[in-house]
Amino acid sequence: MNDTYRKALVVGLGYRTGLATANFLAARGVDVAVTDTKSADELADIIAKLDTSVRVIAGNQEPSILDEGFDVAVLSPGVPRIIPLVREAENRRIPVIAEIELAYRNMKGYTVGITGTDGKSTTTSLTGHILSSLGFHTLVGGNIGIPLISLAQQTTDKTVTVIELSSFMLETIDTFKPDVAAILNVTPDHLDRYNGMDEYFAAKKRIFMNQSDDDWFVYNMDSDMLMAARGEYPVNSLCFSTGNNEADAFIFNDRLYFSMLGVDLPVARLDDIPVLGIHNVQNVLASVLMVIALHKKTGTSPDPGRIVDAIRTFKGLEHRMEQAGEYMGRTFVNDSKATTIGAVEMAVRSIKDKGILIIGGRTKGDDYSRLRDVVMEKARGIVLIGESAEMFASIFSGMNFTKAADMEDAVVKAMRMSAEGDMILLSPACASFDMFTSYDERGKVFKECVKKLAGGKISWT
Ligand code: UMA
Repeated sequence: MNDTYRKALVVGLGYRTGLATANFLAARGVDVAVTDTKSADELADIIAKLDTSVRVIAGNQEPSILDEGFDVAVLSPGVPRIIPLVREAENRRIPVIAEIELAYRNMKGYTVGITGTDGKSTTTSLTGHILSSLGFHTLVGGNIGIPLISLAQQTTDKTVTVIELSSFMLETIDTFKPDVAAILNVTPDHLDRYNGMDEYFAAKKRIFMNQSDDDWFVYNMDSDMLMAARGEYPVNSLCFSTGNNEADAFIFNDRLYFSMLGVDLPVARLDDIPVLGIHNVQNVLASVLMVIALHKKTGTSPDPGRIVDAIRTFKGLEHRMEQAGEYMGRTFVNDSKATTIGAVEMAVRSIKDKGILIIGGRTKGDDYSRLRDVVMEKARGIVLIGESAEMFASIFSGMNFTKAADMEDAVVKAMRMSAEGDMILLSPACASFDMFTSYDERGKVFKECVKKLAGGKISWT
């Protein structure tokens, strides 16, 4: 291990991160304790997977825990910096670091870090897919669901680790310095954890704070917020745009271009992109730029043909603009992961002509009226699900909407409101917990209903 900690406190056991962190440290002979606000009963399954030397302080996160004398506190991403225990650790000058930071200090090879409000997982996964198709030894982890610390041991000097980073993770990085970093977009999210958009954006911008002159930073030229901060970016910055051909990667005449040494090289047609939606086009542009930047960093030459081949074979991720089936000329699209306004806006814009939007669930306190104009432009009809139905009914007043009792009812009503050629899009803008256990379950139930409809097991007429 690159750090010589004697006694470490892991804050937040979580389902994966705290567990992986505690076991990583324990395996290296560190005396480890882990604290979580949940009770030992609630955490029983996870505690059973801990190294037996790890002490668990469950249901207690009092600052007095620190009296034991720790020389580092490692935070899981879901633990805010402002809790009294962490504040007290800072007062006592105990280093407080993110699990990402600990992992980074123990990794070899190159790192690509990706953040943004929407599209992080798809872009991380696509970038990993392209790099491994090009022959790089590639690992993918972070917010996508695989704690980075669990990958650290697999890295070699040649490994490229592609890391999805949330703003939570970036809050407590210290020396983390990705060779290539990207901010895909910044729209309102997690405003229950941040005092406004500036604070949220500031956390995201930490992704490039340690980058030096031979590192690369990629950003989205179509985002006003990202453009306004241009003066702060590292010297080697590359930008992408779906409309502006001044960008380093852009779309023109249905072709994806990237600009290298002043020459615009056609690398792909829009038809080559197997994943749906404008935001996925942006994700592809970002991925291609990151792949090129990594080639520059490693002193190798990119092969545009092989990059296009890799894009073509990318399957996309479940619940992100995922094609859920076709029936009577309608295309059903499962975008259950879309729990932010920005994600829904982009999804709705991706409807070619007209379509039906299925929206709703548990709200996160955002200003959903921002969706009115784009929905009015694209939606032939709107089906409202979940406890937000009344709120959306008033936002979409005067438009063609109906309420549905459950997902099956929503699919049936969407079918009735639709016309041949329509996209029927589940893009809920809300959390799922009022009707389902997770966005994963919500998306799966939607796909199941579409399957039943197409198989004649649900009647819609
Ligand atoms: N806890 C405390 N004290 C607190 C707050 C929380 O003890 O004050 C405890 C909780 O009881 C819980 C643990 O800390 O047991 C938090 O766990 P965690 O959620 O940090 O850990 P994981 O379950 O391993 O999940 C985390 C990420 N979770 C969050 O950022 C909230 C996962 O992102 C990530 O996939 C995983 O690490 C692997 O890196 C999820 C997420 O929702 C998908 N991310 C947000 C998003 O994408 O919008 C940022």
